[in-house]
Amino acid sequence: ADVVIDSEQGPEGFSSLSPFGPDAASVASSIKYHSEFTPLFSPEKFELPKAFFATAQSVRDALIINWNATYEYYNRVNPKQAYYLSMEFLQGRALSNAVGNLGLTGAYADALKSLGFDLESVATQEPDPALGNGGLGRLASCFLDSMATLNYPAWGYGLRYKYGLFKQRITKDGQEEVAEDWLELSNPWEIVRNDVSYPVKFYGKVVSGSDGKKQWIGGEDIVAVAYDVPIPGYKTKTTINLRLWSTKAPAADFDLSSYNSGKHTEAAQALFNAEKICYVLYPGDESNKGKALRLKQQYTLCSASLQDIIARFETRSGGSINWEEFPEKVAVQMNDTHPTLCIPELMRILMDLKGLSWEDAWKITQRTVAYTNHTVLPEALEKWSLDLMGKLLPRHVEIIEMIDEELVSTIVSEYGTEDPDFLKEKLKAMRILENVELPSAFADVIVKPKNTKDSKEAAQTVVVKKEQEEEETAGEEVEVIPEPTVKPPKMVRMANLAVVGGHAVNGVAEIHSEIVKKDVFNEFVKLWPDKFQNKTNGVTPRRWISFCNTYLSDIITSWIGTEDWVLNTEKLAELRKFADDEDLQSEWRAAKKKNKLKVVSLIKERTGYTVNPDAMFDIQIKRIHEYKRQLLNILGIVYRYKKMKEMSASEREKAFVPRVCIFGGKAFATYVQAKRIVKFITDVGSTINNDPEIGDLLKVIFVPDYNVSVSELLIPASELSQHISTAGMEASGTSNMKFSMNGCILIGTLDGANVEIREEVGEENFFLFGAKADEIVNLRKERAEGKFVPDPIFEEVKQYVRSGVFGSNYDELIGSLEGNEGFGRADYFLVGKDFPSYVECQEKVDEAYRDQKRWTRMSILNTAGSFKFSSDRTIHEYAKDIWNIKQVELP
Ligand code: NBG
Repeated sequence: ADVVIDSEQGPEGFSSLSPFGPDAASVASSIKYHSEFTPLFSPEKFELPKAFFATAQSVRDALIINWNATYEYYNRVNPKQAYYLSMEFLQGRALSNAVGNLGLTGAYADALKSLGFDLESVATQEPDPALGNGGLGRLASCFLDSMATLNYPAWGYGLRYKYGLFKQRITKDGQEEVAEDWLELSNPWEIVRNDVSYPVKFYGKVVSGSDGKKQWIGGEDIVAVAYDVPIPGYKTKTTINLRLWSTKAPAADFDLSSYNSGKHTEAAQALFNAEKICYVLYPGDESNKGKALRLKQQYTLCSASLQDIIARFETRSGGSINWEEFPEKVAVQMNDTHPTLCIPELMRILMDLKGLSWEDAWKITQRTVAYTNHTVLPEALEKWSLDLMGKLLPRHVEIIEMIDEELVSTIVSEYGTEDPDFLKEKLKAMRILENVELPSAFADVIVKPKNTKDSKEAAQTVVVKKEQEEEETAGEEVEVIPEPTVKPPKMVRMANLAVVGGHAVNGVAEIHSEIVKKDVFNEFVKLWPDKFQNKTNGVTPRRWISFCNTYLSDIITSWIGTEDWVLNTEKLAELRKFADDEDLQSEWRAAKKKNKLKVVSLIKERTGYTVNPDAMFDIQIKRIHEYKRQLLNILGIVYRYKKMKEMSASEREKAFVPRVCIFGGKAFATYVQAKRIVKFITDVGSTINNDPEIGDLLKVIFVPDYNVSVSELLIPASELSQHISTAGMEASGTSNMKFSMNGCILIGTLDGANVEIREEVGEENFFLFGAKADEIVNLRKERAEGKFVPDPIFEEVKQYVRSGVFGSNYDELIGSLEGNEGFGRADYFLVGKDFPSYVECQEKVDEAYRDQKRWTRMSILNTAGSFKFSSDRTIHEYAKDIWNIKQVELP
């Protein structure tokens, strides 16, 4: 094959280190080479699946060379490096992104054409790796793209799940989950590094060695093996690494003699135990076994990654290791609380294996790690049973207990012991351990009442006191309250540990970071105000405009006069001055139409429904969750339908703009209410879509198996998108940013990043409705006290659903909006409260859409105003304010 090591020439950004020239002919010969020497498919055929693999292998060659060059250069200059630890990376397909970042889209398109294929169809052969759930994982992937593009020395660390997030099927009973075997045909992007592996231990016990050092011995040992995924930057040689760990048993654990004696399953038990750790993302954790498995996953990520980071630090230090320099070379970012075990693990390695003192290890750990909070939902702030953790990770629990004890000491010295109740409250809010007696050194600091007449107050405090000491004090100054018969479980609060152990804590949008400070971690803010920051999320403009919406990108480039906006999104603001230009407006609409036509085909293919490309495309795509309020959206649609049915054909057409309402999203397999919502949406869809009276005026589509690739088609085609969470509950949202960039107008509440998007694009270009975050507590209270009087239109719509128009069995769903006996929290998400303002706002949407000039202007101003939401901006902020790392350009 013609493998050419080419020179400096080539398109801008094309790597001079590429193994073949940047022209279509060299690319084609590289693809042909791989099609012959990749033994995945039968040799006689050269069809689409094989074309994809051969193309991917050829791109991978270029990536590996850049990857090696980047790695070697970092080894040489030894810069401070950031490590982004995340249980989730939602990478999406890699092919178009990689050739786009390499500046080789044209060459690959031409090369494939010469071989009888087209790049787009080849690219769609790639499975969409779903190693994440939603926003949090996709954010991690956008960050990797920005780190590489901006030449930051940074890596991602995660787990290589054998099965990604489940495949969603929609049947007449609603959602069904099927395992997603994304590795079935192998993954052309990964490089297994059998030479990079680390032992990871579970269970066992802690003993003190003769030198006084603690040793963690016995238990179960597994091995974590590295799989590297090169991440290319855009128009730069820098190619960073996403290192994913897979687990296996040490070779010795295969019991050959059992196997030979016919006990095959028993012989392989250890192999299965080790491998199952990385089988699935989010194993069901209702059972204790499920919980233990998830904790094993988290620990595997932390332990293997830290061992790897430390080994690199040691190698790069040469012969002279100075541990104090560790935080000057390493920044570890914990993506949510899932990697919080990094804190005790780093402490353990530094003390038990490297011989540092507690004080030194603690200083180093705190200076190294930082924590990003992604949610304020109390049920999502992770807690682990102390018992479970104590069994699985006995040494870590000792360390966590010590950290907790030091925290108690800090709190006691900060607030004094004069007011025991006050102190108790502080301890309750801040301690890492929950429902656990105070460490013995503090056992009696808060049992002493201020004076005897406060004995009743004091009696309250005795509960937290060590049991065996009760007798001594009881009867003297306090009365003893009997221990509750069922003791509340002892828990480890990971978020508190993350706040205490890290040097920075950030939220992901301005309003969210304020809520984090005011509510979630308020007590910590009083102690350490400087720890708390905001880092508003962002998304990569490469994947989310440039590559997924080529029609729009070409228009932007031609009107701005440069392609630079892909790197410097501030340039998008220049579109503002053309917002009313008729030529731009008509090009803009034509691009939207072309994108809509692609979605018309997608909908036909996935659901069988035919939709009208001239109708407004109104989209809500995200995880199905009550707080995201897909229910508000679908009830709004039901109301619209009911009004249509009450009108004559001509009245209807005058009153309503034709709409295609599109939903997409997965419900967690055990989240019953979310699954009911999915079922309800599809039921409403089948009634409305088959109603001949309504025709093209309204269609309701649920696109099954929503994932990154589907969103790359839907977002460019969107005209209205819905971000309608109960205010204060969506930390940021990131699809809102992608929609706005693609010239879609948002309807939303003042929540998460919506607030900042509205500021940037202008309030007249955003459809706002609903209660504000600071009103929610009172509204819920009123609701609970029965003071809430629902609007008649809300009653009307519920009544309509109950009448059976869409089928029966919606008692639980509608009941949840009323708080009927047995249906749990009374409309906790305030659908009823926001319903009238939502419906009214949707009327304004129709009115605006009728005036296409006005609508197109709003659309252009959204794209123009979205520049702040590039993840490049976010990553620069992390680099400067948290990681303290500098850009390093390869020579
Ligand atoms: C999610 C939030 C989103 C946010 C992403 C990324 C979790 C725990 N949180 O609002 O719900 O955009 O994180 O920050 O997945």
